[in-house]
Amino acid sequence: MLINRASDIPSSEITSEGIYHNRREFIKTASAAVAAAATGLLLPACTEAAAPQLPGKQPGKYDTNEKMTPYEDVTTYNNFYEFGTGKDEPAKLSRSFKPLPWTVAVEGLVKKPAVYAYDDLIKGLTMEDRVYRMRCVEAWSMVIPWLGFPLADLIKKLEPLPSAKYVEFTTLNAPDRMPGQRPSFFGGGLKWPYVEGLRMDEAMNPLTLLATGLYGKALPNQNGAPIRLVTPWKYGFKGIKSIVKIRFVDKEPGNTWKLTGPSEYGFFANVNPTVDHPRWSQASERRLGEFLKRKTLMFNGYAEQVAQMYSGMDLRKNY
Ligand SMILES: Nc1nc2c(c(=O)[nH]1)N[C@H]1C(S)=C(S)[C@@H](COP(=O)(O)O)O[C@H]1N2
Ligand SMILES: [Mo]
Repeated sequence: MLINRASDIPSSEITSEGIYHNRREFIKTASAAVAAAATGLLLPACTEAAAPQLPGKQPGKYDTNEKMTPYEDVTTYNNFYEFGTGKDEPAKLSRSFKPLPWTVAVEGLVKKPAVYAYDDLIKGLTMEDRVYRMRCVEAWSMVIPWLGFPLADLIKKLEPLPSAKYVEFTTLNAPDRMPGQRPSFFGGGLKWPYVEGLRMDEAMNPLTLLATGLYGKALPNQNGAPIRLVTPWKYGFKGIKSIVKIRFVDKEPGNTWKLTGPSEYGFFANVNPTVDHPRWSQASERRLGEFLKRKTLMFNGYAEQVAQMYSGMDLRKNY
């Protein structure tokens, strides 16, 4: 049976997220296009790939009931430039990465700053399964059952000062463990470490998760082990992986993609079908494993829970 694989996605949608294309990426993209063209006629035949369901899981109030993207796709079609710029590279090049032991430094405008061992950081927080849509700015999307806890629960435990207006996150910077960070690596040209930020109300929104697993299992390395951010109403790039630092600040923090290409990526990065990225339409998306495109929903379908945070803001300027 022929399953519509991630590699069948048209080359126009699997180009590098970075603004600096490299030759290797181009060659890979071109050969994927040839492969897609060769199998193109067979694509619609059998798109009912078995999506494993979570046994015994009752849909919660934040869960989408859409079909989950197969585990295989969620864990082999990734963006994680620390392990290479190709979608297939993080799964391969992160194989020997050891996420534990792990520490997370909590800094800035907060009552309980410390370098927390991973177990101490998550102590007392209640883990939940949450099935969320994820949409990448490159116009592909997935449905992923995350395991994690609301970021709000951790923030309350850490007790930020009233002067804290934003939360800044930083990914591990360790070229010896993350080959994509080595100067010798023919990579995506990002400045390390990868950084990301949220406004305090976004960080406190009940949808915002720190994920430590997916499909009920520990987070695979390529998905951001051992702990990563998930903000389902924002483009995938806000979901910073392998977090080693959380800092409470009073000014809007930098975020890697905006720092890389401010004309293409903003701070808010809310999923918005009416505001196009210069290189990709944001009006529709292709769900991994599906043939036909679907319309992209405002705030990725989470408008009811998040729209009020942006009332009065010009989302064309604040993209
Ligand atoms: N540290 C780090 N976090 C990152 C990235 C990255 O390159 N480095 N890529 C982002 C992008 S562009 C996307 S779409 C999501 C992909 O998450 P997934 O591979 O778990 O689906 O991770 C985001 N988090
Ligand atoms: Mo992305």
